[in-house]
Amino acid sequence: PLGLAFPDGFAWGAATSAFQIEGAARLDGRGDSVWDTFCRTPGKILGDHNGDIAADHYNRVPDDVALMKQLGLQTYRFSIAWPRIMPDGSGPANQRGLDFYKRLVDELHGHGITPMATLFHWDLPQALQDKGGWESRDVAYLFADYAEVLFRELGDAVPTWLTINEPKTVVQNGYLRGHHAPGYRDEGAAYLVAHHLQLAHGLGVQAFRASGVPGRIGPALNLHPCYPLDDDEKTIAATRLYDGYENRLYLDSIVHGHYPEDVLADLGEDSRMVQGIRSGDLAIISSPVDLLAVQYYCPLFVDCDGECVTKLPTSQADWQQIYPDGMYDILTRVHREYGGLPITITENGLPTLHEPNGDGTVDDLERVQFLRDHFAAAHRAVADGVRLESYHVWSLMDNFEWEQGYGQRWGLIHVDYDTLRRTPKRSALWYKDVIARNGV
Ligand code: GCO
Repeated sequence: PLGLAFPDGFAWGAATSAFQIEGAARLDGRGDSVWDTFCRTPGKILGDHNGDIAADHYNRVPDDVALMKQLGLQTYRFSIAWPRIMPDGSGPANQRGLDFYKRLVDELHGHGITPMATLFHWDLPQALQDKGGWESRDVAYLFADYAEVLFRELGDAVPTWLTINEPKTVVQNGYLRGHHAPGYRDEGAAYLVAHHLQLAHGLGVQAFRASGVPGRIGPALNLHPCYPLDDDEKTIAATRLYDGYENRLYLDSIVHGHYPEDVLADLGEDSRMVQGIRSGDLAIISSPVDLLAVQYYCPLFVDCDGECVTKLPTSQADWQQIYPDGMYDILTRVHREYGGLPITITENGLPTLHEPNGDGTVDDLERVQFLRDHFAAAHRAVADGVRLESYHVWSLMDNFEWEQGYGQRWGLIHVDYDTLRRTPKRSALWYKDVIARNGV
């Protein structure tokens, strides 16, 4: 065959998040988020980097959207910073914050690019953290109030909304391992937070329906296919439970209206999460969604003790084993087990350290290879009936990679952090071609 053609109407794009690219941390009334606080805590971020300037996207929207257009992007997934809209987390909306996103969305439409907005990509207003953060049930309700403002203000211009980005990462990195904000290591808190994030998702969906605006809404989940390291019964059982914590905790509650029994049993009757589930919560969490947003980076291999083992070569990110078939496996499984809903890939990508050559080219051939292999896996899933409708590469441009600071470059576009100059990498030019022919 000469290549892999995607279905007509398939949309190609890229993704970013507010804290990672915007900068302008104190402009136009923005409040602090937990990530601003975390960055100010010495030793938490590589090089003590922070998001004060980031890629300065806040001040460069027209140029950045023009670049997207140049690359032929058809869809752009970004996130809205809660602390720009409500600097203290609740109360009246900050008009200047709203205006920024209105300008962004207008600019996108002006260039024929479809916006996809994430309501929460980890930048919780610090004022809400001070009141308990996601350990507090109230924050889930405040999230719905915040979301409601955005539906009202931007609902006509944003056709697809995503609620909570990667609840699992907040749970695991923010509350179990502590290398993300707010930096706790507390298992009891972690799974209570999981429940409240799921509740926030459901309340957000309900607020969306109540608002009556057109468009669609769904969750954004990072899913990890889990494979047993060997076929010992013990390994298989350990892998099954691991999968419960990685995938089913989030998918089962949203799509099927119940948490996985094995995970609940493992957490125990006395756990803060199980104690924190009230009657009616699962009905809220499983409010019908219009689509599932899947973020796939890598698989997990589990040994007989239930520990993860690095079996395959990784990228610069030590947690990312490279395994394109995992994309196929997770997409086909989600399709099979979770109601055959439409799916969008909202993140998939690779970090590389390439810098521009003298002639302005950036030779990130590993990224081309990585994307080509993952596009091919997605294509196979589509051929097997998965209702995949779009693909967003992580990320549009190099940005603040959380605890790695500016030390990992995930962009299709290189950012020079001294001059803030943008340079499309080889992968971006290759991607332009993929988009133009709707295939690889
Ligand atoms: C997310 C991701 C991104 C990361 C990317 C690379 O949740 O959306 O964590 O924010 O930058 O996954 O690690």
